[in-house]
This record gives sequence, C-alpha cells and structure tokens, in this order.
Amino acid sequence: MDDSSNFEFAAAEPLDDIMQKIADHKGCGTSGGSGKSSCGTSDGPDDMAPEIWEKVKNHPCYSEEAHHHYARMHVAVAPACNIQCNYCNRKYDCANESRPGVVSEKLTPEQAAKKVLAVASTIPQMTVLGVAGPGDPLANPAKTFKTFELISQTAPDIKLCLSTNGLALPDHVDTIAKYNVDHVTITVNMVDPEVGAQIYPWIFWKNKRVTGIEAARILTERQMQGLEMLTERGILCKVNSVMIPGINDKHLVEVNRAVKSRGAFLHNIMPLISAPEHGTVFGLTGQRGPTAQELKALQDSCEGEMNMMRHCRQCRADAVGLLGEDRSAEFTTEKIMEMEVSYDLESRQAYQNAVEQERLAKVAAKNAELETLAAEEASDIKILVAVATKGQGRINEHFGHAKEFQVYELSSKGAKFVGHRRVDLYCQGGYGEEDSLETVIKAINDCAAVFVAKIGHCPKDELTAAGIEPIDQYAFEFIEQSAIAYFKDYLDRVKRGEIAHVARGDADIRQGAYISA
Ligand code: CLF
Ligand code: SF4
Repeated sequence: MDDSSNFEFAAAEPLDDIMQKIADHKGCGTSGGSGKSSCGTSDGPDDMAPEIWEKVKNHPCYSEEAHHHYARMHVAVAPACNIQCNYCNRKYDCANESRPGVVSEKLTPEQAAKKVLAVASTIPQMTVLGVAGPGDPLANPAKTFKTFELISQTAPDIKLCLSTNGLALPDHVDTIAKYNVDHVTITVNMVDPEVGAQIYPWIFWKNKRVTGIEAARILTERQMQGLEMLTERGILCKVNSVMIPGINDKHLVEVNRAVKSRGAFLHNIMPLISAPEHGTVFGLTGQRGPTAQELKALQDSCEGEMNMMRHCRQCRADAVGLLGEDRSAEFTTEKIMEMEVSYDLESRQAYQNAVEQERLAKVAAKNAELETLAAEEASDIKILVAVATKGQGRINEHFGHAKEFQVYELSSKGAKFVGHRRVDLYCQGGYGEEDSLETVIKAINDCAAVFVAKIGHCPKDELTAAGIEPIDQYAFEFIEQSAIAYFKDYLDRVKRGEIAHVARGDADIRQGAYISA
C-alpha cells in the first residue's frame, strides 16, 4: 500500500501545503488497497483528497478508472503554431494530441460552442472539453479563450482542458485561471537544450524565428516557468512527452524528475508515430518510434518517481467520445448546424449519478474479490490478460468486434491496468479474416487469456493453440472483479498441476504490439 496517496486536506489549508500534497501524491494513481492502478484512482473519493477527487473523478485522461465511463471531446479552433516539431506536419493534426494523417475540420468559437452543446445533449457522459490543436491553443489565444468563454456560459458543468507546447504559457496563466480551465497539459520532450535542438528546428519568439540550441533553451525555460505558475495556482497539470528513440528516450527520466519537482500531477510518455507518408522531418529521415518493450520499460522506470498515464489514445484534435472510440463523424459542422440541440443539465446529471452508482458497485465487487485473493497463499506469479470492452468497466465486447484490447497485469496484489493494444477489426462483415486473427494473436501474444463477451469456435481454437485462453464465462461482468476471480482459479490450476505457468516477460512482447500508427 502506498501511503503517499492517502492524505486529507484540513480546512483553510494554505495553497503551498495543498500543492505539496499534489506533488507528494504519485500522479493520480492510488494504492487503493492492494490493487494499485497505474494512472487512475480505482477506489473512489476515500482514496484521495476531496479537492483532487473532484477534479479527476470524471476526467477520462486524468483518471484511468474514469476513462471507462466518461468521454471527452476536442474542438479544432486553434490552427496556428508558434514552434516547429520534427514529428509534425501542419497538414495534419497536432501530433501531441492526435494521430498524424487525420485532418480536422477547423471551427470558429461559435461553431465550437454549438458542437459542444450538440455532443453534450447526445452523449451525457461527455464531461470534458479540450482544445488541443490542430496547432497550439495558446498561439491562437483569442479563439481558444472565446471558445472557453462561450462554453462556460452555456454548459457550466463541462470541465475545460487545454493542451499546449508551453512557449506562450506564462503569458496566459492568469487568463487560464480566469476561465476556470482546471486541467492543462504541457508537451515537454526535453529539459536539455542540446536534446531539444534535435527535436525543434525553430520557434517563433518575440516576432522572429529563433533556431538551434537557443530556441530549445527558450522553450524549456518557458515550459518550466509555465508549469510552476500553473501549479502555484492549484491548476492540475499533466505533462506529455513524445518518446523518440536515440534522441530523448534516456533523457525522459530526467524530464520526469524535473516536472515532478515542479508539481506536475501526471506524466504521459507517448510513442513517436512516424512514417514517411506523414511528410514530417522524422518520417522522411526514417526516425523510428519505440517498440512496445522500450515504451513500457521507460514508463516502468519513471513510475517510482511519479505515476504514469498508460491509457492515452493519442487523440485527434476533433476527437469525440470515450478514449479509444471516435464518434467525430456524427458531429460534422454540417450535421451540427442542422441539429436541434436541447441541453438539459438535469438529465445529464441524472445520467452521471447513475454512472457513479455503477462505479461504486464496481469498486465494491472488486474489493470483495480482492479480499478472497488476499486469503490465498501469496505467489510470485504475474500474468497479463487482454479484455474486450466498450466501456462501463465491463467485459462487454464481442471478440470479433474489438478494435482494441485493454491489458491488465494480474498478481497477488490484484488487477492493474497496464495499457491497450489496438488491433485490426478481426470480424469483417461477419466473416472472420485469417490475416486479421493472426494480427490479433500477435498483438496479445504476451497475455495468458483474453476476456470477451462472445467468441466463435474458430478463433477460440486458434487462440487456444497459440496459448491464449479465450474466456467468455464472465460476459458482461465487471473487468477487475472477473480478472481477479480468473487469477485465483489460474493459481489453483497451477498448484494442482493442471496447467503449467509460462512466464511471458517483456521479451515476448513483439515490436508493434502496443503501437499501431
Ligand atoms: Fe483532450 Fe488532452 Fe484534455 Fe484529454 S486528450 S486536451 S488531457 S481532454 Fe487524453 Fe487524448 Fe491522450 Fe490527450 S487520451 S491524447 S492525454
Ligand atoms: Fe505540431 Fe503541436 Fe508541435 Fe505545433 S506544437 S509543431 S502543432 S506537434
């Protein structure tokens, strides 16, 4: 159990003390009994300070647990950028918060406000509005803040979120606070200008272009200054870092320490996505992204310093829906302008109250299962399992319909979310495709089992032949409770000699298993 996450605020506590508690707290992860989560509270308000719980409880990026239940949306109101990253091509969305190659519809603040109301009235679990590109929101301050102003007037229950490269951040901290933007992400890829010069060819600073080490020095100073200013004001900060092998991979441990010491709440190390067809400098020079093994090793090595976000989906700048699903096509400008919007705060709150009841039931079920696991003889065995889910924290997706699998590590401590694997749709038009099944098996070949709501005979046989146990007996049940129950049974079967435990270490994770561009 990690005591650092168990703290409470006294009434009228000084802001410095509160910020120290945020800094002491390892990101948004909590020990939560023995089932420690990597990047989200899994046990609820008893497990963290009320002020922090209020900020993260329905933010799908700041709480891994919340991302099963709550959705976010982005509005693409910020086309310009004030720096150049070697992994970005302005023809595409911002690579910090999106997949390269997906072009957004640019919106005016008024169109964006209409879109937010349209989405909020259709998706009651949409709780967060982010401005994340396609350029830098703070290089477009008038459009960004006008959007926040309009939304705070018309949809006051929606949390406002911002993602920036940080160059202009210190100039806008007061405005960020004024509009109650309570979550800010800064992309920090280096704190050493010599490393930065290999990532940023130039920045636009005080009306002129600055290049090389000097550009990187200015950028890092502004990023650290902005981070300190935000955390001093009690604004929750997440740091995104793009892992670029051979350039900043080893250096990101130092970045992790630097941002943690300045009060960052959560660190999200994302893989570089790079391909020649993206037309970026790194794409054209053949700079590769990290393997799954390299990414996980770096995240693991930073976890002692600070909890790591592992559920990021590298969203596009107009993403809508739960992380991992994309409903943006339902809300094009043409469609939203024709939509009758009825923003009903009461029914949204009623829906969210029902979600909260479901979450409580889920936590209670997990804790009950954990108690029975704790009663078993301790074991060093650890396994990974893959889960097909479309949300609500339940095993509720057909094997053939899964676009991704969520991966949990099971041990005597419980079930811990450790990442996701995107896969091609195995079921194409109702027929299983041989090649796609092979792709799925490759993506989850380090998992002992795959939990699904339903699965056909053919894929069942092939998974079994590949050493992955297909499990449909927990269909529509809660993920963590079911996974712990399965793990107890697994340990029993190993003890009885019915199955041989196969250690599947990182070496078994094939390149690309986590990452698909
Ligand atoms: Fe958007 Fe970013 Fe806010 Fe989330 S995304 S601005 S913090 S609401 Fe989330 Fe998407 Fe990862 Fe960003 S999964 S890319 S971390
Ligand atoms: Fe592209 Fe974002 Fe970098 Fe600007 S900050 S160059 S939009 S990735």
